[in-house]
Amino acid sequence: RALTSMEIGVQAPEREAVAETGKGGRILLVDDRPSSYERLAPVLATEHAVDVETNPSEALFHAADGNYDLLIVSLGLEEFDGLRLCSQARSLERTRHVPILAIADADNNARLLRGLEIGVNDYLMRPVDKNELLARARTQIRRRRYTDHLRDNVQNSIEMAITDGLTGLHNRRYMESHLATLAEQAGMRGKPLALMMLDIDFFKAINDSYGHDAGDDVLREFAVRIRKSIRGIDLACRYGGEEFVVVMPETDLRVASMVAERLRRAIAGELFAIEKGTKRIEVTISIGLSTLEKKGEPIADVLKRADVALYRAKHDGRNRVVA
Ligand code: GH3
Ligand code: MG
Ligand code: MG
Ligand code: MG
Repeated sequence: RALTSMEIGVQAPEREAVAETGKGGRILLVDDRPSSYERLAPVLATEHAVDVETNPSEALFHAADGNYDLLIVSLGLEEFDGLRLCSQARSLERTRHVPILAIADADNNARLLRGLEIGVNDYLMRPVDKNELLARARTQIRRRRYTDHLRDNVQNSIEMAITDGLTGLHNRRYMESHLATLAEQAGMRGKPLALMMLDIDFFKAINDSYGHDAGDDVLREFAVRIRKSIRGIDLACRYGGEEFVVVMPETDLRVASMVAERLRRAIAGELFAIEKGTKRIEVTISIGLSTLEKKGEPIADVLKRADVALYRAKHDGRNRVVA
């Protein structure tokens, strides 16, 4: 069980306070020698929220659960190999990006070298200088905050590049980059693949009668209903203005027709709310369906057939599915 700063008799800042000010961090000190942690923890606690884990076999779980900014690991533990903990922390998703500051014994250089190979970020030699401990902890925490920030930015950029801003569905670029792969996989595994192209009927009239915002409401609600009617492995995207594409792996024409028909009915059967829910209007859609005909067929051909089918659905009177 981990000791809290309270239990080792130090007045540490509260975790929440630390997170808010952004100055200090949350540190897990893994050390099973009282003579060591009773000296180090109070020093760290002058700036950080510190937990002390004296039971190294629990340290990994604790580290993974605790949302720490820094792990400080004493390499020369009595009961456990600190190195092993470092390497496990590096391979675990939850702790992979948490910096590790090792505390090494001067008489065991080989162990320290191994630690650095495993991915320890920085180290201190015993006897530990208090100011150096604080300085190195500060540096690691600052770097951790910065790389987290960068990682978030990268993830956001990727998200934005593949997502349609209005509906939250994938955008056309993302779909096109994945479609070839999906078709290839289907071909290789001898599985069917179905594709539906959906277009809102007389959408221009909705814009003209109720305004562009109402049109946007309809598009958003349409995307929600599409999501509800497909499986997790299906790929839905906004293909263009009021046109959507759903790719359904491992689905043959019979099943795809059922899915399309069910969706068509779900759209026509329940009015769409616009103008902040004060008005409800009827919306219908037309759907063109196609399937991968033979192994290695260009996916553009499959898309083209769905488009032709959609055109026929429009021509034949809209609010229908054509394969
Ligand atoms: P059809 O039944 O033949 O599909 O008729 P339609 O009116 O739906 O088709 P048309 O292609 O003539 O009109 C599509 C309209 O969709 C025109 C365009 O202004 C509108 N539109 C495209 N993107 C958006 C959008 O993001 N928001 C809104 N509100 N309207 C959009
Ligand atoms: Mg049109
Ligand atoms: Mg339309
Ligand atoms: Mg259209």
